[in-house]
Amino acid sequence: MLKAKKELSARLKQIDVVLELRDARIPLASINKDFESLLQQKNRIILLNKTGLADTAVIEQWKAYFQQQNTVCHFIDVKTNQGVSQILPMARSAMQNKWERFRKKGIRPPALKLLVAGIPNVGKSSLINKMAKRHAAATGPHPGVTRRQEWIRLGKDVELLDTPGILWPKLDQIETGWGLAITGAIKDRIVGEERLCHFLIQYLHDHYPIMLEGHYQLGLNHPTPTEVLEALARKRGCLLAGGEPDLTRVAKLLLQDFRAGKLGQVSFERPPGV
Ligand SMILES: Nc1nc2c(ncn2[C@@H]2O[C@H](COP(=O)(O)OP(=O)(O)O)[C@@H](O)[C@H]2O)c(=O)[nH]1
Ligand SMILES: [Mg+2]
Repeated sequence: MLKAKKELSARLKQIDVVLELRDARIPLASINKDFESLLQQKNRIILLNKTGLADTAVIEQWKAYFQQQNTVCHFIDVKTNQGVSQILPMARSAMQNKWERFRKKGIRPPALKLLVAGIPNVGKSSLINKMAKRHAAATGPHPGVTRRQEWIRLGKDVELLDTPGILWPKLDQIETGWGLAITGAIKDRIVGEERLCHFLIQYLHDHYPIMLEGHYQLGLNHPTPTEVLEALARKRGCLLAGGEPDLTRVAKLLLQDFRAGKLGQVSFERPPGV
């Protein structure tokens, strides 16, 4: 963690505005407090990605929460392009004062330098690719940069670093841990697919009670997570040689369906006090 922090700290020196990507389904759990202190010192725009997978009513609660906190944030969905075109204008306006100072002195301001940062699987590479595609091709390596990284020129006055900053997730809290695991920030094998599904099934049962039945129509009444997995395995033909349900295989299938948004839009975190 210390090494990762030092590395990010060094890279941030070249950066004017950090685009901090978080998962809209876990806006606070996708923060790592170790990195937070570093990021707070920078001009930062918080982008909540994968809005299309999150509960629309809960998103509205988060918007009110962030507004109350005076935190600049913006809900996007890189996959469907929602909100992506507003990112550059937001970054430019964050730099307006600094640019103004240059102009007053009659100096042409240097290009605005952006970095995308966030936890694993939050959509950093997807966002970089999308922003790069909308604009001109990559420029060459930048002088003075020791590690090989390239700047992508976005318009005449903005450059984006092509390698994102990875904010490694912090695993000290059970509740945030589940959210991180379900959104893929932590590798499935660390928690185990079956355990992860037990959490998911219980969570859906508690917060979105008709969602599983609505999608899979298993015809079960108050089932336990294991009963759901077993029934789903039989329905989908995930069986072992002896005809027993293959729970690992069916767990992977359920996670895949859920993460593709097939079951519906789900949030795993609500603003404090809501
Ligand atoms: N539904 C949805 N999926 C997304 C979105 N952005 C990224 N993804 C998917 O999330 C996964 C991780 O994306 P990636 O860009 O590799 O994340 P990174 O680890 O932060 O670089 C990929 O399967 C993407 O297709 C989004 O806005 N909506
Ligand atoms: Mg990536």
